Amino acid sequence: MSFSRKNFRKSLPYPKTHEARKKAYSFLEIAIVILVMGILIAGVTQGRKIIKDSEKVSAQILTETSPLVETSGLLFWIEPVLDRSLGDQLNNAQISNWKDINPQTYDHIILTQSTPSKQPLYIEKAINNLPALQFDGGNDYLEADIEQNPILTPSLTIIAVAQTNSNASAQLVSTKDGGSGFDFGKIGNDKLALKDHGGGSNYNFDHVFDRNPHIIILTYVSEGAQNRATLYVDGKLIGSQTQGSSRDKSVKLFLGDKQGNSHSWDGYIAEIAILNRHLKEEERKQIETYLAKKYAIVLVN
Ligand SMILES: [Ca+2]
Repeated sequence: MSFSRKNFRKSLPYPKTHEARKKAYSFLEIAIVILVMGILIAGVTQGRKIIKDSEKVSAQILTETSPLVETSGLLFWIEPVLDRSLGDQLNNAQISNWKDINPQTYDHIILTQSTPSKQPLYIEKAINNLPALQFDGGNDYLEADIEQNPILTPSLTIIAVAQTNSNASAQLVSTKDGGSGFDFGKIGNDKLALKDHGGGSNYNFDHVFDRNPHIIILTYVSEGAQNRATLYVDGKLIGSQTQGSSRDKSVKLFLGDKQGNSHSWDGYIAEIAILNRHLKEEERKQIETYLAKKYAIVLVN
């Protein structure tokens, strides 16, 4: 075959018949549609990831600039969004350790649980699309030795963001040293309560803890011959009680349980901080504002 323009055109893989051309076009159209859909899906996924990341980043910024960073007397602080606290976890992952992020010390407390059936779960979108640990209301808890930084009662403030799924008796946080220590959590009928084992005192507050997330602040201080426990929920003063004084030292810390004895919290724990002193009103309000913003909880006052 001699080389001519006509022969060259004939040699191109151009569909010769109308039917064949139609087929070729429809393949081309399908390929374009697939390509465009691919770009769109990737774009949406990417967009969702960007939104998700920006929610986490803004929560991280709130945390790093929180008033807790500079509040003196901070003994312990755990929260769910910083890379150095829980890291990148998959939804429903079992959690064996949760690291304290207290910026006022190099000696960080690490809460641990080595028994898989007792490990709380990481829930990616628990409170305000932010992660929290879910305790099973059975045997889940985390614990740490705090001999280096023991917790003393009654010079104490406990700050918590938590949500519960039941009205069962369950503890948010507790401490222990021999027969002493304290429990802070719910007693039956959803009432929040502090029990000081050393002094044998029970402080039961007349407040119903419903199924929404809440900001809980409890201060426990010495007033001469008596100790006073005061509770605030979402910025509102719930009550204040005094009982006979005692001063206890605790060298073990438990999260989500009563001294490791199966009184597990039933629901989410997002953030806990413990300070070795009473907070001034202004300090308390600043911390409540930070937590309210981070977890989208409406303050009452
Ligand atoms: Ca369990």
